[in-house]
Amino acid sequence: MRAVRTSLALAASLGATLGAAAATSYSGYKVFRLSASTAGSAEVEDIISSLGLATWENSLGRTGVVDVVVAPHQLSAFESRVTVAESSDITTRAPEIIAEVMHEDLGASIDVEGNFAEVEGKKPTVDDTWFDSYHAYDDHLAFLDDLVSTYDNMSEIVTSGESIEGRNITGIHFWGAEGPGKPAVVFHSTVHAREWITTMVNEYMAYTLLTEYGSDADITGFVDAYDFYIFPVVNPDGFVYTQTSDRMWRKNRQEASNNRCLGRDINRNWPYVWDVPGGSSTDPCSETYRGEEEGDTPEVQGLFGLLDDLASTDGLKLYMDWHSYSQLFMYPYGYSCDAEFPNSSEMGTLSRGFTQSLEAVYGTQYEYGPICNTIYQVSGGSVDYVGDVSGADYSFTAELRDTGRYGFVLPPDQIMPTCVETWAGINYLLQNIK
Ligand code: 0X9
Ligand code: ZN
Repeated sequence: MRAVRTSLALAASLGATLGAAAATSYSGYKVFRLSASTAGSAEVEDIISSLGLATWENSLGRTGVVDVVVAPHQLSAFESRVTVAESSDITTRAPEIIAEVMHEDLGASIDVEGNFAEVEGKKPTVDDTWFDSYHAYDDHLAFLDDLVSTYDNMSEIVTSGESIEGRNITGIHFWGAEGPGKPAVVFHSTVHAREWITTMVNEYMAYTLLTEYGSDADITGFVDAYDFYIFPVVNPDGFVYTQTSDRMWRKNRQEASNNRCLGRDINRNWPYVWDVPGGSSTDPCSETYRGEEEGDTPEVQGLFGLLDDLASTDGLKLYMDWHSYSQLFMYPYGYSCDAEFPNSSEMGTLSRGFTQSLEAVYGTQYEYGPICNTIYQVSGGSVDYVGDVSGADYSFTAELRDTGRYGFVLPPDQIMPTCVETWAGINYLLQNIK
């Protein structure tokens, strides 16, 4: 896995050189899930690097599976080196490498999600229909504003700082009967710009906790016990870029000195175990570029400022950084597969409970465990920082739906079910943390 991550460099440079002027069209692009036997792994790495393919979830090292985006002009070269799953012809050169089609036409799948180059111009309503579709960035801000005006005696808009392009990192803070000042629960999402389902799920958490406060006894208890801080989009520049220019953008939009490639991975930039080799990239063109110095993204600076402040004042009970996709629930550490987090056995028990509660709703299965052993090594990641440096009582991260049928381009009809099942997991967690 570690070696293969470097091949993301090519994909990133492709995206970065396109510039902001013309939107990237994915018409005719296909997305495949490649599965390789151990013997076929090197061949898969070679296919990715020689064709310069963009990769989505890359679990080659752990599971032998990687999802790749193939442009129309690369299709014949690609298909000559793999066995496409539906094909009855198994006489291709590398029969041990199976390519299953995830998106027959990525451009068409993106059209199903909706087109957000312009603001919808319709006022968001604080009701369930919000979760029937994805939304433009400004409408997400309006949704939070609407929540606050509906619940103005128990909530406020907060910001953790500004992005590199000067947008506020906007969140909602709310509290219960005794007013603000209780230990904090902090959720944030859309660290990676293309992980749109996470925005919706975090908004659903805020929506559910506020609309059911006073009628659902459990929820009333949660909101009375904790101050909630929910930041649905902590990478607003990247998110806007996915809606105007390139749906598949991941990083922030920060320039590197003397380099044509743009963007730092916000989840490789946290100022703790940042320079541990293997868990990030030093190449500005890589999708996992860690930055020039630890903590040199304004997005991360604002977040750890807020988290450290909360931890040293009212207390930081629970922190969660929400991602997609792969259906995983995880806790520290990311930087090492050998180091063990102090209360990892309780974290494991809570993770099992989360996944069982989630599965009980629609049967969606999650795996769980420490980050490094469950997905891959991550240096400079958020949850290691917040667990060890801020000192949150509980620090988790999740990868939401799906496992790869649609990946980042999850159809709108899965938004509500994803929200509802994830809520069941969070409900369990809030009941069971101490
Ligand atoms: O690579 C990542 O940053 C995360 N996976 S993703 O495909 N969404 O990019 C996993 C990182 C583990 N989570 C944290 N350290 N928060
Ligand atoms: Zn992510």
